[in-house]
Formats: sequence, C-alpha cells, structure tokens
Amino acid sequence: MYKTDWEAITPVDAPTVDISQIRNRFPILHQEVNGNPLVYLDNAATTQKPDTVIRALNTYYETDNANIHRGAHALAARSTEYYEATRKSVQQFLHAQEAEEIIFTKGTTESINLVASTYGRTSVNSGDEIIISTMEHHSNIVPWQMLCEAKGATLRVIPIQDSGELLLEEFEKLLSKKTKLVSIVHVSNALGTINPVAEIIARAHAVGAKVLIDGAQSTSHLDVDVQKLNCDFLACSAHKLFGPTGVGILYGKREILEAMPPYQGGGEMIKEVTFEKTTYNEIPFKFEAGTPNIGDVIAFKEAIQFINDIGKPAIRKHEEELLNYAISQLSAIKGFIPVGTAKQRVSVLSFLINRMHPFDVGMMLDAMGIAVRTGHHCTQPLMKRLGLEGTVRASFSVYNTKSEIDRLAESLERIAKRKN
Ligand code: C6P
Repeated sequence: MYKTDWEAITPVDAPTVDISQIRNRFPILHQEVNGNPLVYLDNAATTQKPDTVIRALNTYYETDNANIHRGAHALAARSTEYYEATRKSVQQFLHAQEAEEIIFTKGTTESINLVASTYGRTSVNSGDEIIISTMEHHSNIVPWQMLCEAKGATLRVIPIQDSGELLLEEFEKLLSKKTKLVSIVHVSNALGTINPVAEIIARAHAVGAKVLIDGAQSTSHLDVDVQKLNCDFLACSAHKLFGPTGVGILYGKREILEAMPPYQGGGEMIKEVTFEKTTYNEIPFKFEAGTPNIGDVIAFKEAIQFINDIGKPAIRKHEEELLNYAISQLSAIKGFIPVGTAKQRVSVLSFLINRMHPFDVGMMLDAMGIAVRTGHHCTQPLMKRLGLEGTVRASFSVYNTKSEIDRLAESLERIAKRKN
C-alpha cells in the first residue's frame, strides 16, 4: 500500500496568517479591473510579487548592477555575493545538502530540458524506458519524447483514475530493469492532485531508475524536502514562488550532476579552453553558461524570505481553508461540475459550468474583475483522458480571502443562471 506523503499533512497547530498585512505587501492586488476590485485567482500560472521582491530588483539596478564571478571591482563582488546568497537560500528552502546542488535556469521547463539533454544524452540508450504520467505538463512530456525519439528509447505513461489520482498498481507494472528514469509531477497544475512521490521514488530506485520531480506547483504549497524525498532531480520556477519570471531551479544530487556532461557551452562553465580541448568548471557553474539572470535571481531571495516569514505550515493551513471553502460555496451552484476530486490536493480548483465553454466563463469572470485561467493548462493528454477540451481553473494563494471566493461564487452563479 502507498502511504500518505508526509508533506501533504496540514499541521493542525499552524498559526493563522495576518491576511491584511500580507495583502498590503502586494501593490498589484489593490487595483480595479473592468470596474471591479481585482480578484486574482490565477496563482498556478504565476504568483504576484511582494514589495520586497520589487524593491530588491530596483535596488539591484540602482546600486549593484555588474556581471558576476569575474569582475575585479566592488560592484562585481557585491553582485556575486548576493547572487550566491540566493543559491544558499534555495538550498535551505529545498533542504538540499549543498548549495552546489542548486543550478539556476530560466524556469522549470529549462530545468527539465537540461536533464533530458545532459543526463539523457549519456545515460539513456536504445531499448531503455522513461516513465511519466497522464497528468504531466507539456514541459514534462515533450523533452522526453524528443529524447526517446533520438535514442530509440520508449516513453511509458502511468494511467489515472477519473478522480485525477495515479493508478499506482499500473505504475508498478510499468517498472522494470529497462526503466532509466521516472519523471513525475509532484502536484498537478490542472487538477491540484498531490502525488505520493516519496513512495514513487522508492519504487523507482528499487529497479535502479533515477527520478525527476516536477516541483513547479508543489514548492509553492508544500514543504518540499529533497533529502527526505530522496529524489535525484527536482525542477521548479521562481515566478510561482512570489519571485521574478525568468529564474528556474534545478536541484540534482552532487554525484549525479558531477557525472553529467555540460548543458550549453560558453563562458563561466569552463575551467580552461584551448582549441584542442576544453575542461569544464565545477558544479553548479558547469551548467550555467553565459551571463545569467542576475538581478532576478538576487530578487528571488526576498521571495523565499517572504515565504519563510509567514511559514510553510501557516501558508498551507490558509490555502486549505480557502480550498475547502471554495469547494463548499461553488458546489452549491447549479451547473457546477468539479474536474479532479483527489483526496490529497492543493488549492487548485478546476471546473466547468453547465458545459459552457471554459473560455466563455473565463471572459465573463474577467468582465467582473476576476482572473482565472481557462483551457487545457498545457496538459492536453490529461484533458483528452478526461474527455474535455479544457476547464476553468481557480488557484488560490496565501493573499486570497474568503470574501474573494464569495465574489467568485456570486459571479459564477450569475453566469450559470444566464445560460440555464
Ligand atoms: N504551469 C500553469 O498555468 P515554466 O513555464 O517553465 O515556469 O513552468 C512549466 C511548468 C511545468 N510543470 C508544471 C506542473 C507547471 O504547472 C508548469 C507551468 C503554468 O499551469 C503555466 S503553463
């Protein structure tokens, strides 16, 4: 039997968040859209940024801007110090053993592609198998398809139940000595399902496979501990963690990263270059060719600080209250059809209204000042499995309130009645 993952359990004694203090930190939330106060419920797409992140980005360009790891001047030294301080913060945030195991990329997508084109290039061969699941984001499908095509390997897919939960017995059947890698989403962006990744990792390791966790949606809601999970790789994006866009994280175990070939060639990733031969830098620099996104990485540290100041348990408790409240309020609407009803989920709610086209519902909500995402959410194979073109998705973050959910419910009630 698969255990419930430790990280999915809400700490009952978590403190209550000070919601007005938190909202005051987000300038963007205090505006009107289409004549109504903005209700931002598209947090799974990207979260808004607190004042400290915005200020840090400004301060960097006003006072510190310089290239890192090379200049012989004060600004370069300062920029390097701040950039590396963010790496240390990310290490602590993910509970990684060493800061060198944290590589900066431009997002989850690039982190997964990095593993596919480096680890994949040397470790996946003809006849090997890679396992993903039906609920993957396109970022965790296409790189593996491309790799399998290039190498003559096979992509296997774990099926799901109608509730949006993995069929774990089927996963067991897919595992074999041929399995080279299991690449699995921790939390579904389309349905909110929390997958039991600790167990999946243990089963995959038992057949000698490595495991990559797509943590794009889990790191913002759960306390993800890469050492406890024992994953080999984890990918996530700063912009879903109250940080800037254009910054991604790849965590990898030291010995695996050291054995992998570099990703891109260029400056920074080298030790010595001659026309005959180039030797490569140590990790993490081996994987960070060229001038990185310095200012945004530096500002990301403030986003982690924001999360740490509130505390993951308090965030999780608040978001669970919002999810439960939203389920109870929206379920009362005639014509509300939930999509995805997993027992373990984060504050993401996918639904349909009266079989209306999701885009039409999204446009009507927008006219009322409510921001949601509609469509296939970059999970077309999942939508196909569910027999849908897409859904309406409301995703809640720590700055959302029950009164915003009331606004959503009232608006959906009006939309549902209009079409009845
Ligand atoms: N999902 C959503 O609205 P990037 O774009 O590289 O930061 O993240 C890609 C990605 C990978 N995996 C999962 C599970 C994700 O949710 C995402 C991004 C956004 O659901 C934009 S499509």
